[in-house]
Amino acid sequence: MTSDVQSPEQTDGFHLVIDALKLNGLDTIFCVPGIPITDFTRKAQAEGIRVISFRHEQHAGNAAAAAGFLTRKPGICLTVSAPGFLNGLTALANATTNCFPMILISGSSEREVVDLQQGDYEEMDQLAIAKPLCKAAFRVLHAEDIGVGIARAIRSALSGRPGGVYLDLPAKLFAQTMDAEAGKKSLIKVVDPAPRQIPAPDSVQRALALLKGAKRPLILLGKGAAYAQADADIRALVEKTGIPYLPMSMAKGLLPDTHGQSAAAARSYVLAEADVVMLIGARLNWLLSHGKGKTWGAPNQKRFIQIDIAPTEIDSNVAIEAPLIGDIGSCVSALLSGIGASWAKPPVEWTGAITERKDKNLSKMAATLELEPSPMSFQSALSVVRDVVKTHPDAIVVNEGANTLDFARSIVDMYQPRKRLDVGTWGIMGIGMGFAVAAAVVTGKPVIAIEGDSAFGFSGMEVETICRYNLPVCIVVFNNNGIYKGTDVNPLGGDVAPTVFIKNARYDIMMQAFGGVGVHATTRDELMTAMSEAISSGKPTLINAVIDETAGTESGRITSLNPQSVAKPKAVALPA
Ligand code: ADP
Ligand code: TPW
Ligand code: MG
Repeated sequence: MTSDVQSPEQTDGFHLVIDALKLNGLDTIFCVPGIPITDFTRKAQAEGIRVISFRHEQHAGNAAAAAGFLTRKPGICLTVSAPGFLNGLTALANATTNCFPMILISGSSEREVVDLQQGDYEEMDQLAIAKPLCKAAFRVLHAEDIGVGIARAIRSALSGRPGGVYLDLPAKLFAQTMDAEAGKKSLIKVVDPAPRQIPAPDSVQRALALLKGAKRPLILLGKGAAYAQADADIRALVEKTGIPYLPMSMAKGLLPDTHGQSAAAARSYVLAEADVVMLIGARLNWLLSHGKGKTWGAPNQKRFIQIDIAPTEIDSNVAIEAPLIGDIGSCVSALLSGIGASWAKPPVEWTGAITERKDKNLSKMAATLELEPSPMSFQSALSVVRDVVKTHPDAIVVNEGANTLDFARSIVDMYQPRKRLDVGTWGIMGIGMGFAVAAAVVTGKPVIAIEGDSAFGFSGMEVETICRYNLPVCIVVFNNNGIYKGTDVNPLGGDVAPTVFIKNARYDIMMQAFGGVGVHATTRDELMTAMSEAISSGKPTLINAVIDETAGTESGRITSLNPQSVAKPKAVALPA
């Protein structure tokens, strides 16, 4: 067996993998080339697959995950063995945690040598390491099994609760040859990889009965609801029932944030006061205080309906009185048919009280957004972003950081489904540029990345990737000289404090190094002009937005999660 396809009737591993991906409509690969997959990336490109080559595998992996969320097709990340594989693994684990479908394909070393631990080039038992961090992991050893391997990877990523899948392809596989006709026949076009899962009729009745009896109902939309692409039915359910709703961060825009029934501006009030809460594609994890405690008001009063595709999610934190197991599209449409034409809207005492609080909070926020402090505050800079997104509602917003994340989430309204990508379930830094590249590549729409200066640093080198592919990405670095703020001091002198960066760094100049547009913005007007130009030109742009270094708080809004030492700080002798 050789890597050259000698006769027209022969095919090989390279081509079978490419053909299997194409057969299944997987037309984009996010990768970093190297042994044993360099030639594969060339051949894939030559066969018409879009190959986006990154500077680090973690960002290629994050791009694959975001592509999976946006398209409901598994995003494909391709890496080299051991170190490249490990670099991609963080993204695979994160995708699984977020329920995003992706497939990490890694080349690997020779099985015989790896299994005897004889010290191969980049030796590592990758399959065993990947297994606990993803939904499923497979290895293909024979060219004739490539079709099955890819089909199993696609089904595992997409069916049920979506997630990450690992596919191990040893170097030798790529060069294996086989009869072209037999090879073609061995490939599988996956039929209905995410089959509808219709909820049991009695579970629908149970949910409707509970909802009907509610005096203070609330709908909570999560990123599962955004992923499900059941936008029209979800909106119809909310509007026909008249129930106030709260979007989790990536469900923002499923209905426009300006919708009259959005209770986002009265979040703490509705979480504490609601009597029946219907979760649609949202888990009761830490982001929702596990469904209990002060956030949720009086103890043991709350009654829950939960729509989810994963039956084992139910009762994971508190008792769920009415579980509705199925895909969100089917569940919501079953509820809609059950609701009929004569559904009584929630009592005005409830909706009126929400409106009152909303109005109060929104006018308080409007007053803050109008202020024009110098240097800019998070709020004043974000008021510009808010206005830009309002005039470009089809732009995709990527968002990471601590204060930069928390303020942006509440200030920047979203108007369309799946236009917001952020740090997700783990609150992970480093998704920024990978998500931005994927959003631009798979949608062709403008991308606005709102990045804390620390958050940006995790994937900052990918600005070269953004420039290389000339993607319509406008990065705004909220530069407050550090993590949370730029004002910490080391009591001993010497090294700077661990949260503090170089003062007044010019991230915009970094962008210029690769031919992108770099702008230094110290006022709202400068920021507005730069963002508007970036969006109308479509040129890769980085705006260094100077933010007051004293403005942030530790960990943004999750300060309380930091453990506190009971010991008093030791009195230290400061150096003379
Ligand atoms: P958020 O962080 O926005 O609260 P989570 O990631 O916690 O959202 O929850 C998403 C939930 O959506 C997961 O429990 C997942 O099983 C579920 N889910 C994802 N896709 C679907 C679907 N098509 N149908 C039903 N449930 C889904
Ligand atoms: C992979 C811990 C949470 S938020 C953050 C870090 C390092 C950066 C906050 O600073 P930034 O934002 O981005 O400048 P701002 O506006 O508050 O100044 N490593 C990973 N994930 C996380 N969450 C961390 C570290 C962290
Ligand atoms: Mg910062």
